[in-house]
Amino acid sequence: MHYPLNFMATSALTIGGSDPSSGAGIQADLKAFSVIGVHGCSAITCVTAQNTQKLHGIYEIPLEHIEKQLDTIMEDIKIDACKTGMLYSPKIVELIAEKLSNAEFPLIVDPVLSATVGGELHVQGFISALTEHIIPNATVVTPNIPEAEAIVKSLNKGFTLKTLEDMKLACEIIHDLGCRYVFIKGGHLEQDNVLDTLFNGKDFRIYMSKRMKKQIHGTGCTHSALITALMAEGNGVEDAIESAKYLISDAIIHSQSVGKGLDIANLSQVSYSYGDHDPMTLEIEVACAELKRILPLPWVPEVGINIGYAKPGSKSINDVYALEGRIMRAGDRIICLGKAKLGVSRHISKIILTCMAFDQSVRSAMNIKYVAEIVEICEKIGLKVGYFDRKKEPESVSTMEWGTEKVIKNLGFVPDIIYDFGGEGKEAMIRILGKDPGDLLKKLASITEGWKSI
Ligand code: PXL
Repeated sequence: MHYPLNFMATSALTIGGSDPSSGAGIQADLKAFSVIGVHGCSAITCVTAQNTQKLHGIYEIPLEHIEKQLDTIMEDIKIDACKTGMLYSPKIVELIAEKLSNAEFPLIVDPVLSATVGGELHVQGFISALTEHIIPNATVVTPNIPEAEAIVKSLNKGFTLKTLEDMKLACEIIHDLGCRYVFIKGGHLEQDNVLDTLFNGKDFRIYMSKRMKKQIHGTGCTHSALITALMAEGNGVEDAIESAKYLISDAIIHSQSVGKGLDIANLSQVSYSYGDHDPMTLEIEVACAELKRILPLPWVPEVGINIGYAKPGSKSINDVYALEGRIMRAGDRIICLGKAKLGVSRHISKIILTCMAFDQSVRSAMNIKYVAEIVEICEKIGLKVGYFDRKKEPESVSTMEWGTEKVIKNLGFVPDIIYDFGGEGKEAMIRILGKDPGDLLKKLASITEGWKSI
């Protein structure tokens, strides 16, 4: 068999600052590149000293050495896309602009101004240098709201961005500098959903996503690095931004606490199937991540946990999403195995389908280990609880269908909780029922709150 001898991997270059906590900066960029399967190169402009709580200092790399890094990489490695992050000073901006002036690859400019943990990552004159020398050459500029405000202010057109219309106006002002696309990320606006705005000089495209939660270190860098890697792979700007949106949501859902301060974005749980993201699977993933945060370890059954979520009107297990693996206990950690898929769990699907035969609104279920106190707490906080006895189960029926149906028929409605004491080789189990995975997690959170207070 012959292999092409001149095969070259796809490579992306990040030019920016080092963050030793690896939440942001070039470390975050390299992680994002590798999730897309793109080789990452880096040229470091500054070495910051920061952790998840505080920026302690910035060491600027001498210009000659930044230049040497770039020359050394570019004379050897074919770069397919490049992003800039923390460029810090007008002098560095001018150098980078000159070095990239003849570049034929897409250039993604993340106009980094400050650290998520607090503190400035630029000196005076930086923004004007960026608008004059780098932005005109950019394929895409990716400011967040404060960065977009700072850019328009430096052009003497300053205003506060509060609405979608304001974002569109800022896009137009920045686009006039000569870049091909402006992508303003709307996470800082006080709206229920996050609206990101892409402008190509003619049309606007608005991307809406669910607001997730608190501030996370490294989302800006990771987001623009994902766009860069996807473009290095040959995707157009619109496609790269669409795909990056799903991946960055995953990184936020799975954000992790590594220090005493902010959580950091985490791409390690992402399966690179960004083409077929489904809002229902996303809801299960969000619930898994939340469960990992709140579930007491002894409540994980030996056989693991699954979370199921049925499509409206589901008739068979092929209509029900569940984790293809399970949520398991590994030592003192809870781990989620596999992704949410259709038709992968008989167990949880049968429970949900039986509930739906009585009440179409109950489309989600999960199991946790039976612990006597949990049932007590459920009753105390007003959740509706039902019980079935496996010993009374007739032969050759499905336990899940039989037990669930028995409870619902006894009570006359679908409760929040169904439990049993197990049997020969069967663990005692509690099932939480609800309309969607978010509803299950709300019930679980109120149970864990109740448990903490006893
Ligand atoms: O997210 C922007 C950014 C870029 N580069 C470095 C950073 C940060 C944010 O904290 O620390 C080095």
